[in-house]
Amino acid sequence: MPVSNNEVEKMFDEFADLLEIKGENQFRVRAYRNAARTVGGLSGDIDKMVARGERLSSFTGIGKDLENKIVQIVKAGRFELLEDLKKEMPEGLVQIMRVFGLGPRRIKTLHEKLGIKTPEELEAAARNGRIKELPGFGRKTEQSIIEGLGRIRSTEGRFKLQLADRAAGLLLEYLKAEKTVRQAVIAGSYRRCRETVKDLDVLVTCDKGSRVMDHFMNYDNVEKVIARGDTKSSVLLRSGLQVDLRLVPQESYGAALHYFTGSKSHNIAVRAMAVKKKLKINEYGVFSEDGRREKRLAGNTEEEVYNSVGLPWIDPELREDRGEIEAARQGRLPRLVKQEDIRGDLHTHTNRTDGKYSLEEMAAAAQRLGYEYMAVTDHSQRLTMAHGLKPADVKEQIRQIDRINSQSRGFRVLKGIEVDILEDGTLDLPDEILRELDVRVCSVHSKFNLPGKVQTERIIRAMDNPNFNILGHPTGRLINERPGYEVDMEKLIKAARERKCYLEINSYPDRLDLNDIYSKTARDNKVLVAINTDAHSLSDLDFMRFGLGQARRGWLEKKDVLNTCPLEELLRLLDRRR
Ligand code: DGT
Ligand code: CA
Ligand code: CA
Ligand code: ZN
Repeated sequence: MPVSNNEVEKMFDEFADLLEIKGENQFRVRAYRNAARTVGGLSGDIDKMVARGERLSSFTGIGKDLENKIVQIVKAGRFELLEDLKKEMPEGLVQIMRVFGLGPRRIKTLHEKLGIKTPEELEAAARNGRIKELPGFGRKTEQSIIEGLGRIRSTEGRFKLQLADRAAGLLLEYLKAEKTVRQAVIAGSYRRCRETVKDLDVLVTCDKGSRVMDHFMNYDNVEKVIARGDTKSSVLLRSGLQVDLRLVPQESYGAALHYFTGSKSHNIAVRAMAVKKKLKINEYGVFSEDGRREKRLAGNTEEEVYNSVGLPWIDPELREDRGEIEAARQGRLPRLVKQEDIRGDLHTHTNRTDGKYSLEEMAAAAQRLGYEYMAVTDHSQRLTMAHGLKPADVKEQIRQIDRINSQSRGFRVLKGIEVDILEDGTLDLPDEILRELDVRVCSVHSKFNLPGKVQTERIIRAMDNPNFNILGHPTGRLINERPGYEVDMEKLIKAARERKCYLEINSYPDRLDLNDIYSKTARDNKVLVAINTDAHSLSDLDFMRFGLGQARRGWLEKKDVLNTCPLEELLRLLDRRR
């Protein structure tokens, strides 16, 4: 049973949380948190690194002691200290701490004074007004607990794309290894590129007499079988993700793919069109409904299904019943932006700040992806934790980039920065330094709690600076972890338009910020969007496809995306002084 980086990361994080509630010393807590982050960010598989005997203590945050712990975890498949500590403490407490951001001392109080051990008990106490009475709590805290509970409900049990994508890739590879399998594809929200998925819906077609269900049950990532049937089975993977697999007849493949891709509301709208034409559409095909005898008209391909109601095929990312059916009917579906349209990445980090690789290594990796340019945008000085760059450091990096560019052809490293937007709306580096650069990604990394109006004004003031190019991760949300700060996005988009600024779709699977809806708002207002990875390691450059997913869900075409432009045009668009 191999242990993934992600699992080790989770074990260390959970251990740190428990230590903190228990009141252990902060130094030890932080050591585990740091190690969790390091392991989570490794580009190689931890189990393979251990097997090869690589020296893990050479990575930041991993000392000899933690290295030994990792080796034990990989060998045993579990973290014994964590299991012991869990037996000692109620697990609902950890969940409460994660969701509500309550410190360990207050969690202890809740536990000791009110006997609270689970989120449900917490909710009951908050609704009965018993929390505001406790020392160190107040009416405001009580209210934010109730709001926080609403938040877990909506995110509960949804998985981020990085996990879903890895699980999907491995599973499809495994299924296709069975020779009798003809097609294996993932439908559902995963195919529509939603920002999170509840489960994976797999469709399989196969030869007669295939034992594909047995093959599926024998998959070594299966933790437990939920249901098993001849044509439909469900399992829970070790990651906690559920997989529903359906075996469909070849002639129904298109109809089933359409049905199980959803969304439900899109399907309902398509079926309503069918009813008007006296047709019936279900997961088996398209049938004529007049008279007593049903006749099968179509179902091999999705295109046939759409054509039967007079529509062209619609990209899965658009299938949310947000106007795509009307657009299809009128022949004005967008031609969605694709990976091949992307000419470069405009937000990347190197090991000069908090990235893991050198500028040369990052640039070479971007070039291997077929890009024409890549902007290096390390952090600015205020982010001391990330070793943010001071003016002199920026100058040095500029010289380094000039050296690299003078030696390379057909690829350009752009001089950039991810500069902090300070509380008063000024930028975290002097204008004369910023002016030397090709591209400035400007981001909020502090004071997330300002009232919406103030936060919006702060960002617009920053946009007033002609050095402002791209608003980085515009809402600051972290999926399943924290909501974005309060901003008036429409106002920001309009301000960007007036000032020739752009907004980012940050492709990091924890961010996906702008999301699909705001991306559409930007497009509707003719503000270009930059789809960036915010890569901190070589493999992060592949996150582009997650950002593309949001862009496509937001109806973006090639012309709506800044980094589809050829270099010369891009540089022109980034120079506001012209
Ligand atoms: P998720 O799993 O919450 O991320 O989102 P979906 O869209 O993958 O939802 P899921 O897994 O419950 O169902 C997969 C697809 O199956 C869904 O997009 C449309 C189809 N479907 C499921 N239930 C129904 C239903 O009651 N009626 C119709 N028309 N379609 C359904
Ligand atoms: Ca699903
Ligand atoms: Ca499902
Ligand atoms: Zn940032």
